[in-house]
Amino acid sequence: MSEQSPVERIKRNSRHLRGTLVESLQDPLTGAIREDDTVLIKFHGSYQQDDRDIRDERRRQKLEPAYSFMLRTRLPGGVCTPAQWLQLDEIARRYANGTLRITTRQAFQFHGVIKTELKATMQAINAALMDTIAACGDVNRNVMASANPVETSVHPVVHDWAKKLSEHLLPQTNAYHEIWLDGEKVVSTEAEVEPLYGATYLPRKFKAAIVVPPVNDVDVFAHDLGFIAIIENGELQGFNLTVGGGMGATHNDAETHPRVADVAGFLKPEQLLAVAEAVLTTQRDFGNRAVRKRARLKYTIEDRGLEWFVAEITRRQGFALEPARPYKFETTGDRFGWTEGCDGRWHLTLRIEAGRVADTAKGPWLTGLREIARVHRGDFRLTPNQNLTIANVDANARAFIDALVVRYGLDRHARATPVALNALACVALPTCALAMAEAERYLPRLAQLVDERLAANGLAGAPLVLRITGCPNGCARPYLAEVALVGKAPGRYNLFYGGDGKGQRLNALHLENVDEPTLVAALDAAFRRYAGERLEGEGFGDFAWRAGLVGAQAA
Ligand code: SRM
Ligand code: SF4
Repeated sequence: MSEQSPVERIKRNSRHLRGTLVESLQDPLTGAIREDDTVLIKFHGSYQQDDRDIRDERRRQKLEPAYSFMLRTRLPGGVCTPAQWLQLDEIARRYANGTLRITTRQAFQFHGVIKTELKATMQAINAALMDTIAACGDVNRNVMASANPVETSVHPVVHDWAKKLSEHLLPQTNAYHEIWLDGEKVVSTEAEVEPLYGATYLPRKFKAAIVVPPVNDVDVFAHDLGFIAIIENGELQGFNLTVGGGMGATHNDAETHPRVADVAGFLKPEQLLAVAEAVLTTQRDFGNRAVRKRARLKYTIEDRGLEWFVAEITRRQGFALEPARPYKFETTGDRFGWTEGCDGRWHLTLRIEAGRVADTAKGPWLTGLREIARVHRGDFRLTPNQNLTIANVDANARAFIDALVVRYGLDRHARATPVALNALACVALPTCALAMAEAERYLPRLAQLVDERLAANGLAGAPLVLRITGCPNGCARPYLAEVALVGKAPGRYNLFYGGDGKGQRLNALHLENVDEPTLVAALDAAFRRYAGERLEGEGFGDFAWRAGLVGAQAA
């Protein structure tokens, strides 16, 4: 057997994720934690980062990097109450950089928390009846579910399953409570067991989502484990299981690539947890623990075959899946503005550009949402498209919410183009250690450039799924977009065309290493052809394949 990756040793020696985190936190000489602890803290929902905008300057001044920590909540299905919103808003202003970040997995992130305030921040999050357990690390991450869970009567049921799944796959170690919440220490960490994960947890991160067609907002095919709700006569019959999706890739490394999940069969609702456990433990036992870049479930399935995988989970769960049932996706996008739920209550979906809730020149969004949270009686739903739904509003409260939305400039959905409304951007600079180029900060300009090129070719207002990431890891699921930019170097991107707008087909490389002028010229040429040659109703992604703008390997 090949040698295991160093992270495996760190996990094994960590006494179930404790490591020397307590000592690291107490060290007054540095804003950082010890190297091994930077691995372990991820399992507790936090990353050590440094401000990359001032990294060089600090180096010149012979100062250590400006270390701070990102914290990510676990929030199955992305639902929180107004009271929780107010607490998170306070945490953002008191301990973090004054912003709340809605992630592509329906969670919140705080950026810029310094080491000495990390524990207080964790405690404040827990006081808001949320936690950050397993939000990062080699475990099952935040479980996603189609947003707007009250659209049909099936949505709340599916949402409950997301919560149950998240709880079921949680690590059992007491480490989180001991380190962050001053919980009682276990008598012996030797005797502590992780029934599902074992001492070394999973080979790599593991992601799950549940989707209710026809809106594939969660991008179910991008997940290690997915469940597609099958609804017949308005009733939930069960789920189609999807396995082995993932976005991550490394530039110029053919061993790594994005992959859309396979549909493996159908299961009944009461079988969901058993199937999830079978999938997770199969990956635990057969995933690649030597090469982390090849350690995701997608590669386990690719290396061993789907047939082998299905046989293995069948053995573990003790029953066979039924043949997959028909389903149809129409879009990945959110429905902006007001929609009426099946119970007569109303939901208002707002555009939060790149998920960043802040008071900026665009508008006092953080303040505005605080004011809304003060009066809102329903709840909030974070969408997988980094947007926000003010959910469960009584009909007679709509006008009041509308007035606040307009007062605080939160009504971008009423003004922005389809491109700007549906675009996704990962965080990238200045906090992400892996960013090679800008993403979130470049998104407004990028959306404008795309819109200008569309308009110049007579396509103003055309819908198009645009996504950008600062590196090939794929945090904004770029490889499923109709047009995507993936960062290569400052100001340089690989340009991809060809997603189907429904999250079912990977795009492909159109041009490598483009700067902005090259990008604009490329878009111009592509949109000119699209305007002249497209078929009735044909999306740009479909056209890109048919017109040969990308390779011939269309799915
Ligand atoms: Fe991600 C690593 C941000 C969703 C694939 N991701 C990171 C880190 C933690 C960088 C790091 O390792 O140092 C980024 C922190 C940036 C920062 O400053 O906040 C980061 N990922 C994000 C978020 C915040 C992007 C966003 O703008 O919303 C998303 C948080 C989701 C959450 O709430 O849990 C986020 N990341 C994703 C997704 C999308 C998804 O899961 O639906 C993917 C692609 C799906 C997948 O996993 O295949 C994704 N992130 C990665 C990868 C590549 C994994 C791989 O298989 O190779 C990395 C790098 C790694 O793990 O080594 C990564
Ligand atoms: Fe960072 Fe890359 Fe993820 Fe963007 S895609 S947040 S740059 S790891």
